[in-house]
Amino acid sequence: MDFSFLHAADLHLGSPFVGIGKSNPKLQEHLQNAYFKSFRKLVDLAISRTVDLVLLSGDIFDDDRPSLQTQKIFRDGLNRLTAKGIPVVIILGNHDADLLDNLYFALPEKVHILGTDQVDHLAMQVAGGTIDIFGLSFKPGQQARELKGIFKRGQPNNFAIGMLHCEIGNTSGTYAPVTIKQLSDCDIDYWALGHVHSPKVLSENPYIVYSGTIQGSNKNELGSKGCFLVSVKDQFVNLEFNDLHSVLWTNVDLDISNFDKGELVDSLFDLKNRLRSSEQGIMLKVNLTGFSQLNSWLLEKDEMEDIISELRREEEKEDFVWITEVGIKTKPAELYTELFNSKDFLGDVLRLLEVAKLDKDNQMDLIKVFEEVAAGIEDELDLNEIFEQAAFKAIELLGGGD
Ligand SMILES: [Mn+2]
Repeated sequence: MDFSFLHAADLHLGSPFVGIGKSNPKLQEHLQNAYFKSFRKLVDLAISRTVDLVLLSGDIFDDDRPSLQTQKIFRDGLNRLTAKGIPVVIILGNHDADLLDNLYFALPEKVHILGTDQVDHLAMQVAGGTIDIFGLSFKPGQQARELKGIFKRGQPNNFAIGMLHCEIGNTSGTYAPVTIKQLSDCDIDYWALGHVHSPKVLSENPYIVYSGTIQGSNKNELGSKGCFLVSVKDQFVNLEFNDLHSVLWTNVDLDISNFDKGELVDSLFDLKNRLRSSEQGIMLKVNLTGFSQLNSWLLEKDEMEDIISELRREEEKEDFVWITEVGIKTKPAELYTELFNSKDFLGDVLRLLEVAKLDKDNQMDLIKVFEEVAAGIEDELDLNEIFEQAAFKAIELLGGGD
């Protein structure tokens, strides 16, 4: 057998992004469009990689009653896929369980939504064999149930795919709870799951995979989001994760040891411009770290609000870097002096770090070590910054300043 398919889930098309719009309606528009853009990228990927099949494992829409605009964008994508002969198999999730009552359009041929009451089965011919797809849409209030009896494999030589929108582990949960054991006990080669928003390969024998969402929706959904492109050749299965997000949620630590107010402001603007990318908008949380003489000023004054509003100014283009929050995780500079002079182990560590800072021979050796460790990282090595972060980390780990 030689075929490939794309496994995606939790598209959440039409998500409103409430809360952000209050500060900037233009930004809210970018965020809402991010889901549509990511979906178009998914369709582009399926077509450019000529997959045999697209699987969408639930929560295609953010709610049961998607707007006409949202449905049109989805239908256009389906039409592009089916025009290229790529079938799409869909199960519904907890967000769009009652979708079928609210669709404006008939689904194109080759698009299948699997039912809720019993496991639906589709067979598909591919090069050198047949794929069996078994799936079940999410049903509100569905309790834990036995899967082995209802997911029944047919021909042993076919490749068997199971589709479920479910939560794993929490057996008393209300989102169609299942266990890894239950899934493994079914004779299925690849479980294409939906519900969890970060990509996870929970098992490789059989494959039990959450593709995650295609677009993060808040500060808890950090990092790349996308889908798995799964290639099967003979019995060998290969998973390739592809980014699809159009807006990236990310956190960055910024060490402001020894910075004055001007340097703090400059470094925040520099950071923004360093991260800016024409590929994606960025929702950025900055955590200020290090020993800072600004510590009490940062904690007590509300100038940070003023700085944030300036950082947000003119961030309305598609390559925006929007500061969501600035976290103050600095420690007072005086604390460092106090701990440095203490007679305990932590004091020894801090004093050794200071000695190492001054020892030029030692630094050459250290640079060699760091260069090996940091191979592939493009940022230039700044030894002083590394020493400062090491001291900060040592104090955190050894319990100083609590
Ligand atoms: Mn979801």
